[in-house]
Amino acid sequence: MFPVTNLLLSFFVLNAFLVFAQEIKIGKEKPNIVLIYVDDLGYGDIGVNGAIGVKTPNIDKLAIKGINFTDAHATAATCTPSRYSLLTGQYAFRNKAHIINGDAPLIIDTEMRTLPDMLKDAGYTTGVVGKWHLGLGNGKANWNGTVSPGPKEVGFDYSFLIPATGDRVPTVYLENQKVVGLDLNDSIAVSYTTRLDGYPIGTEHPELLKQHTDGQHLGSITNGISRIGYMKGGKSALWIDEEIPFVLTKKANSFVDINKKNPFFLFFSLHDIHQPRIANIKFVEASIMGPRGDVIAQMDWCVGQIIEKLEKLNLVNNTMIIFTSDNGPILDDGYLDYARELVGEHKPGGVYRGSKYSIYEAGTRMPTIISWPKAIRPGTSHALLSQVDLYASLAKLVGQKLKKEDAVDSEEHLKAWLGKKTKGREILLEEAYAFGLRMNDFKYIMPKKSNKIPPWITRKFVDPGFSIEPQLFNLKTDPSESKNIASEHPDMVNKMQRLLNNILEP
Ligand code: NG6
Ligand code: CA
Repeated sequence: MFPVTNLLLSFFVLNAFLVFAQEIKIGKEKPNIVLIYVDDLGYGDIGVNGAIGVKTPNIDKLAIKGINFTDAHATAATCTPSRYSLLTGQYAFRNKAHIINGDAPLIIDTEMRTLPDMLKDAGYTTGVVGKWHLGLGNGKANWNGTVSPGPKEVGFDYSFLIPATGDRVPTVYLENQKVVGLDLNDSIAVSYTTRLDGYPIGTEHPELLKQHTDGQHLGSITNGISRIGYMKGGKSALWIDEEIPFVLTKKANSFVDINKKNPFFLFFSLHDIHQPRIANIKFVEASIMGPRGDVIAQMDWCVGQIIEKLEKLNLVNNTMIIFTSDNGPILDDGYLDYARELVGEHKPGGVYRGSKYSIYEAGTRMPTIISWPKAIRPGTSHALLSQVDLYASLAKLVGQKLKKEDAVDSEEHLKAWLGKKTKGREILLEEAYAFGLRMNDFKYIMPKKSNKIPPWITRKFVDPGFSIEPQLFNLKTDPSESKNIASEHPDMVNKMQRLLNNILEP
């Protein structure tokens, strides 16, 4: 039932807006671009994709006015790799990108032409507000001066950052690569290896914690939350977790205000719904799923705020809003907020199997919406797309030529992103702690040398998809990857492994 009805529906819906879509001049358009990048939000976590237990009215409205993509992917099932690919147009494995700590150096080569560089060349002012998690500095970051290289050196005119994750030190904001509100008499030091004589730590002071956690997150305590890593100093600059959505939204809105007269690119990279999930009191019990649901509602509010700002400035019509997430959902990523116990009937990954860290579909299949009222008409698209393609696709839109060495893995699929074509990629790479490949109705997962699951994955109740045998699924008949049909289709297995090899060892 599911695929046939969906396909028919999409055919009519897409055709309906093919007829009415306004002509745009590809190569000459300069819409403002606001990329709202949510952290750890699953396919099923928004109302239009079937969320139960939390309402997302602002996102749903965006979807109704825009295109809701059902098969668009982050390149990876974790944060740093996905963000790396999004900004560079290159697969993360090429640079061995993996989750990094808060004191890691910048992982993007400053010589590379990045997505913001390309948009700058097209006349855009570029800004990033929110989670960075791509490293800062050269490995010996001086948190008491300008931390460089960072966003500026990879193409952002303006930055306001959470340096890594909410659960990693240093727990301070950086504006244009300087810690905000720092008292230089109380300088900041950070270490991920050595305990510093700074804030109390979770292992010794559980009584100070407002949310308990696993052993990985028992380092320095700031604002009643223990994190990964150790930190000293910077007391006047510490963020308050409950205020993060308000602080980020204000900065995002002021970037829009300041740049309203020129085309701008805003990478609005929300901290929600990553852990620690500490909702502001305004959103506590906004859902019936506890903190994880509450921060979904909080995140939806942030989305509403930026749209409201664009509306007030009369910019909505010519602003392309891209709403998506960096990796699949996770209920237990370490902090004890009872997300597993309170999830009820809600399916964070929709019908899809897996989660964050997993090679199954829910790891990378992201809630994805694009709205640009001037140019696109509402609908649903089932095109197979990857976030790595946004680079080449947007370059096409704004008329920027790419050199051979730019965005090497990025394919141009502008028409598919604009809903003017139903087909996207032929094949699509999925990265987690294994490799997967999509082609037609098939999903292939490359066997691993060992199917031993490390304890940190088991502790998180993750189904990572490790197997020493090849896995093949027909997503058309089996969207939840429940029946491995590899042994029935040896030719397909060989073909998909060959295609994967071509990507992995070109
Ligand atoms: C992992 C952390 C996890 C989370 C993740 C980053 C452990 C065992 N796990 O290393 O809690 O912080 O990094 O999430 O420490 S991500 O969305 O930024 O990829
Ligand atoms: Ca993430």
